[in-house]
Amino acid sequence: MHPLHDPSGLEALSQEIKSLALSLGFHQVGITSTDPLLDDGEHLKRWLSEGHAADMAYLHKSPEFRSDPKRRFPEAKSVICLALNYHQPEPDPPQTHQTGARKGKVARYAWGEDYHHIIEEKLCALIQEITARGGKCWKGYVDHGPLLERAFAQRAGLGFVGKNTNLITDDYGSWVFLAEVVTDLKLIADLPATGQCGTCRRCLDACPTGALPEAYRLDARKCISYLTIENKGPIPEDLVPNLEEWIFGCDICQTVCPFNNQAIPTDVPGLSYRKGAGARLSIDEIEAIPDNATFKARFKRSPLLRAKRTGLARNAAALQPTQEMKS
Ligand code: B12
Ligand code: SF4
Ligand code: SF4
Repeated sequence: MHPLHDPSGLEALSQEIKSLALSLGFHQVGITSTDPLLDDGEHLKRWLSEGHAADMAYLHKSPEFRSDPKRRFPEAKSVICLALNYHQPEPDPPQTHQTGARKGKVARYAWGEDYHHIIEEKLCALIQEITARGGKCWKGYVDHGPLLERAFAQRAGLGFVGKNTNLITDDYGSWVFLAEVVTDLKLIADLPATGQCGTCRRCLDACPTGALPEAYRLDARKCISYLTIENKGPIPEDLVPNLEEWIFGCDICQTVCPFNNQAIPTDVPGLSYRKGAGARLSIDEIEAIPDNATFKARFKRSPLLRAKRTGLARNAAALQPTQEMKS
């Protein structure tokens, strides 16, 4: 941009930061202000008060920070929102029944290496570049930070929040991870995304456990993703028959989504199913893992470590009756 039209240089700096993010391998980048997300903050409060967070206690800690980053970082002015595509086609769909081997399905986000490692490296590099241009950055966030990542991404124009509560982008559907950098630079904000689900309700009808009781509302107590990853207790008996072979996570409300039909495959090598647990896991293998050290070595750098050996063994045990009934 010509300096006469951009006397403060902020338009040019915003564009430069976006180009840097793309050159580091992020697939999308958008900018929004640190103004509070008033409606989303209210939705979050209601979601927590109705028990929909199950026992994820960390979500109850200072929920107001999640919609209002300035409460934590008063000098913060902009949130740089980033997306990384993780889509790849299913490698071996007929394997389970063809070979007769007992297998459980792994959610697509967890087929390769843990995305936290991959994204954190890129965030560090981006923060270095911004700091070199005079911007102060607080920690880069991916997943664990106190931010409503999908709501900020929507306001930064990356995509819209669908009825299954996922952020849906134009090019990659909802198969994207989200990350953010919070900075004191007053960058030029993008326009919010305006897409919508329209009359579609496929995800609400397809969820096998009733974890989407209404549009835009997920009840983690019933969600297979929660029950097989975050949950520390047993899987409720009435939901066991509805696990639909998922041993880690669940993708049903995403695979039925029409916006996910044409998603472009990822170009991030570490996310390939060849670099990690893959799309299906042998139940016999999981049951035979003798101790934590073997489990950690088997799933080194994989998101499956999150469930721990006891969690994964619990999931494998829960799948057995369903699979035996089917065979
Ligand atoms: C806790 C958590 C979970 C929980 C709860 C999920 C949930 N929907 O909240 C569990 C363990 C179940 C989970 C599952 C999954 N997760 Co998760 N999870 C998170 C985490 C850490 C916090 C989410 C949160 O704050 N929830 C609180 C609720 C209130 O927020 P919300 O559901 O987004 O609801 C918003 C809107 O729906 C809206 N809203 C609510 N009510 C209403 C009502 C109306 C009428 C309207 C209009 C709007 C509205 O306001 C809310 C606030 O913005 C985020 C990372 C982060 N820090 O944001 C990752 C994150 C959301 N998860 C992610 C992923 C990949 C998954 C899974 C796909 C993994 C899998 N395959 O198993 C599933 C998807 C399940 C699903 N349909 O959401 C990605 C999502 C990427 C994307 N494209 O959206 C994130 C952003 C992590 C990341 N950094 O990439 N997750
Ligand atoms: S991830 Fe699976 S269980 Fe959870 S809401 Fe989506 S379809 Fe339902
Ligand atoms: S399946 Fe339909 S209702 Fe659900 S998120 Fe996709 S477009 Fe929206």
